[in-house]
Amino acid sequence: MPLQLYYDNLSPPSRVVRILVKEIGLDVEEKQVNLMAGDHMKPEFLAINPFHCVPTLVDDGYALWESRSIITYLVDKFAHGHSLYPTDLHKRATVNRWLYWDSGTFYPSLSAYYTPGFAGKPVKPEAAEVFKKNASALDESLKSTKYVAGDELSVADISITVTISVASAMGIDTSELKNVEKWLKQVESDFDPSTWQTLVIDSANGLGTYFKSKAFSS
Ligand SMILES: N[C@@H](CCC(=O)N[C@@H](CS)C(=O)NCC(=O)O)C(=O)O
Repeated sequence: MPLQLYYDNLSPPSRVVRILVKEIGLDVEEKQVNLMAGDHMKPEFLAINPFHCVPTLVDDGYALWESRSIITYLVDKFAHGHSLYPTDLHKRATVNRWLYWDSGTFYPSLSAYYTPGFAGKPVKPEAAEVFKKNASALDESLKSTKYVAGDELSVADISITVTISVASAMGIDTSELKNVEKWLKQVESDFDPSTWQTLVIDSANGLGTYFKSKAFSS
């Protein structure tokens, strides 16, 4: 039974998993769940994931959601020992620290900015400032490391690259953060060019365009 990945084109956490899948060369059957059409609330999807969110992975009947748990599972199971998710205890703990930071602090500071906008309510510039403060902390850390968790590309770089790409597509400019800029260029050169273009740039811009049409149309 092939691996199945339920995803939506515009969903940032779905992109995190799709990028990882490309990076480790996994064969996955992609199954589009159109969130705008409400596919995620249909009984057949709820039977797989009662939390009705994408991405959701199904591996031989085992269903897993939460993008960061999916990417670490996939490396552990199909590319064990890969530098994207090191097995050395301290290196792995550092990667996990950044994944938790992204999921618990960084991305939520972005969603605090965009959530009202998607509902057609005014966005709060102060929410963008909180996100930028977090991005500055990342910038400070990147002064001394090539990648977020050290000197090798890891799953944390994939996760945080997607977060930053969404922010910039929504108009939060972090280009003054020179270490972040340099790191993004490095990640871009590490990714396959078509993965970078489609799963980082084009998908983020698609979401950014939709966001701007909801948040700034009067
Ligand atoms: N923390 C989760 C977030 C998943 C999530 O909220 N996905 C959104 C799309 S970006 C979704 O499926 N929303 C529909 C819903 O939750 O009902 C992850 O990283 O996978």
